[in-house]
Amino acid sequence: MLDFFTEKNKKFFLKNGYLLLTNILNKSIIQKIKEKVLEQEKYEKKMNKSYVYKFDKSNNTVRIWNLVCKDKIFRDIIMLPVIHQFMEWIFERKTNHQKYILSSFQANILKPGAISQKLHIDTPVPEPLPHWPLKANTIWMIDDFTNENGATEILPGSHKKKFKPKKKDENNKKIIKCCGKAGSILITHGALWHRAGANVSNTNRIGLLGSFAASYTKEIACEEEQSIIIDKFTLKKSSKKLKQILGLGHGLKMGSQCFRKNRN
Ligand SMILES: O=C(O)CCC(=O)C(=O)O
Ligand SMILES: [Fe+2]
Repeated sequence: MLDFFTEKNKKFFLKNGYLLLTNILNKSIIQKIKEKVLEQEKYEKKMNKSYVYKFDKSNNTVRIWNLVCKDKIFRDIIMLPVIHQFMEWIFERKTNHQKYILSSFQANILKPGAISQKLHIDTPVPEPLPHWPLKANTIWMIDDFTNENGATEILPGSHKKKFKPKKKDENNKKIIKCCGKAGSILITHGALWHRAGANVSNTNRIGLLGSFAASYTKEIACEEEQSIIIDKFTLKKSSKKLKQILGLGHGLKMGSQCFRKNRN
C-alpha cells in the first residue's frame, strides 16, 4: 500500500478539511463488505428493524448501525493502520490516554431515488466551533462514488469557518463532489461542510461511515459510565427525567442490536 501519511497529504487535509485515500480495499474485500451490508439490510427489514431516514421521503436512505458487532470484516477494516495514523495525528494532544474513540460505524445505503442530505457538519456542538477537531469521519466507498449516484459533496476549506452551514449555503458554487473508485476512503474533518448527494442513478451507492471523536468528549460526558453502572433495580425505580439525565437509551438506533445467527 502507498504511504498516504505524508507531509503533503497532511498539509492538504489542514487546508481543505478532507483527504481522499485511493485503492485501500481490494476487490474481494469490497465484494464481501457489499454482501454483508446487503444481507444485514435484508435481515433488519425482515425483523422490522430497518433504520430508514425520515428526511428522505422517498425512503431510499437506509442506515445499518453498529457494524462492529455485525461482522468480523467490519472490525478488521476499522483497524486499518492508515486510518489510525491519521486519527492519532488529527486528535493529537499531550496525554497518555487514548486520544480518540469510535463514535459510530455505520453503512449509508443510498438507493436509486435517494434525495440529497442537508449541508451539515458532523460536530454537533454550539457555535462558534472550537479551533481543534472534536470529530473526524472516514467515508468508505464500497461502490464507485459518481456524479450520479450520490457521491459525498463537500465545501473545501469550510472546516475553518467555525460556523455551521445555513440554508442559503446549499447552493454554494464551490461545493464539489468527491467522486472516487470503490475501495477509496475519504477522511473528513468533523467541521467540514458536507452532505451525501442525491442518487439519480439506477444502482445503490453504499458507503460506510466510520466516525471518530476526541476521547475527552466521552470522558467529560461520562466520568461514570452510567449505561453500565445503573442496575436493573435502579432503572425500574428511575423516572423518565432521571433516565434522560443519566443518558440512558442514548445512542441506541433502530437495528443496532439486530443480529443475524452465525455471524462472525
Ligand atoms: O454518505 C455520505 O456521503 C455522507 C453521509 C453523512 O455525511 C452523514 O450521514 O453524516
Ligand atoms: Fe455527515
